[in-house]
Formats: sequence, structure tokens, C-alpha cells
Amino acid sequence: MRPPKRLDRRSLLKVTGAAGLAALVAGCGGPDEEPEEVDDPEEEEEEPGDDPEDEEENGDADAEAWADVDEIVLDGYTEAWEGVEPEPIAGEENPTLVLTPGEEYTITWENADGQGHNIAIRDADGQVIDDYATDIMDEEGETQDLEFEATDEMAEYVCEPHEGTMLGEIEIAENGAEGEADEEEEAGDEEEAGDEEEAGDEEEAGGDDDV
Ligand SMILES: [Cu+2]
Repeated sequence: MRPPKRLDRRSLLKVTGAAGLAALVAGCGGPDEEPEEVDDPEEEEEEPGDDPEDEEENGDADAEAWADVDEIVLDGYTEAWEGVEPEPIAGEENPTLVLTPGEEYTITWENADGQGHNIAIRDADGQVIDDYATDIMDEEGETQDLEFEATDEMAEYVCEPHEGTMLGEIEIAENGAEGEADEEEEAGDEEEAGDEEEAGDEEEAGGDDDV
């Protein structure tokens, strides 16, 4: 009676992976087309008005929206990072990223203004974690990937040359993996009956009692 959530997630991963590859290939030395950017004004109109208070109150909904996310897309402007994907951060400046510890993520960002930017992940003390810092890239339209595994200590992502403006928070989801993570435990089979090992300690009493 298990819901097919797992399958959905797997196939989704494959699809995004392939799309990511295609985007990469297209971005390398190809023509200046950007197949990924599809302007769809209608879609924007359908979005309800931005209501910051609403967003803050919907912490659970946020966590749910981030549950299956493993690819994050940002545009790098000197003024701020701008969210592109996933949906909850689209169009947002220096969006907060909600990550689940132990999950692998890729941040792909595009240099949107031709200034020298990079991306780094820091802990709460402002220290870069595990060399998660990319080389500075200053060509407009260029993209860069940073792959990492989320950990509890991650607190912020930043462009090191512009840490005053290009800095966003990382929020670590607690128990975010509950019920849907890559658990391989198929609960149920209690096979551990039967092996009653006989602890054969036959006490050798009274060895040294020579009287
Ligand atoms: Cu920058």
C-alpha cells in the first residue's frame, strides 16, 4: 500500500539530469541561443501577488516545495543573486535555499552582468566549507556548477568578491528526508527469529583454590 512517490522522484531526477546535460552542451561553444529561457508572460500573470508575510508563515509548504529539489539555478548580478529555479525562488533576490542534510545538490549559476563573480558556501562563521568555492568567472552568459552535499553547518552562499550584496541564506531542513529519502530499508520482514546462539560460558569455577 505504499504510494508510488519514490518512482516519481526517480524519474524526475533522470529528466532533470538529462535536461541539465543538454543545457551544458548547448552552453559550451554553441550559438548564442539560450533554449532554457522561455519567456512566458502568461505564466507570470497567473502567479498570485507576492505576499512576503504569507511566505514566512508557510514554512511547511516551503519544506515540501523543496523536498525533491536537487538542482538550484541562480543568475549572478553584482547587486544580488537572483533565483531562477526551483519555483519557490524564481525572481527572488538572494533567495534562501532550503536544503536537506545528506542530499546532493547542484547550484548552476549564470554570470548575468559580465562582472567577476564566483560562488562559495560558508558556515555561520563565514568560513568556506570543504573547498566549496568556485573560480571567479567574469564573462557574461557563462555558467558554472557547484556540486555539494548539504550538511548541517551550511549557513550561507556568497559571491566572494561581492559578499556585501551577493549573499543569501541556507536553511537546513530538519527531518526533511522523512518518509521519502533514499531509504533502502524495506521494513516489515522480521527474519531475525531462531538464531539462539548458545553462549557457552561454562563457568570454570574454583580453579585456583588450592588449599
Ligand atoms: Cu559577484
